[in-house]
Amino acid sequence: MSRRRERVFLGLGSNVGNRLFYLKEALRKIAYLPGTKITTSSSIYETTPVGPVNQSDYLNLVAEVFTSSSPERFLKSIQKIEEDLGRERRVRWGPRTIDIDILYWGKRVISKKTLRIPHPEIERRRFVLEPLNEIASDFKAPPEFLTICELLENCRDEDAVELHLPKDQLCTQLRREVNT
Ligand code: A4P
Ligand code: MG
Repeated sequence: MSRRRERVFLGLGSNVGNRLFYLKEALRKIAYLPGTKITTSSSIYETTPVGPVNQSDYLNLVAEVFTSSSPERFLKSIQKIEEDLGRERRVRWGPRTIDIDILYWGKRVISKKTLRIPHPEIERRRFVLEPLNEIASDFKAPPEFLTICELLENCRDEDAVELHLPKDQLCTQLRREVNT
């Protein structure tokens, strides 16, 4: 019996090397995971790095995906994609070619040592909420079920989030991988 596909939001970020290339390659690889379909992506934004480490600006985006995978299996798949794209884990919150975070998995709340959903810190990060609001402003986010639009209104993060590549241009460049 095939599992029902669930609605998942992924946050992608890159701040090393050819950032745009890494984001697009990551989306391509996610689109080819078994039982997985990317239904839309936000625009790409250039964002001020958040965290203790002195590092370069990021490019960030959020993608909406439907998948019949389980959260644990999907985490393994995206970690493999991070490795294939040259990600080295040296410093927590440090520079990276590509970071793929599971932001939400439908309405589920998971708090295991290796997997926390919703991803911690979303509500404090404008670089996540702005792109999320662009594609899913009405999504009622667990655990409190405020909408993304409300979370963004409440967010006090003032770090810069600037448009880098509009959504329609990105989706045209990824025509085969993003099926709206
Ligand atoms: N893990 C737990 N829950 C999840 C989840 N929902 N999705 C575990 C993905 N992974 C999850 O992650 C460490 C461990 O988190 C994994 O082994 C997995 O089991 P990591 O990717 O190895 O390390 P990390 O990314 O450095 O740590 P962390 O805590 O995930 O950092 P964040 O929250 O991803 O922050 N500033 C800007 N402007 N833009 C950014 O994209 N990103 C970060 C990283 C910091 N500052 C940034 C940005
Ligand atoms: Mg991460």
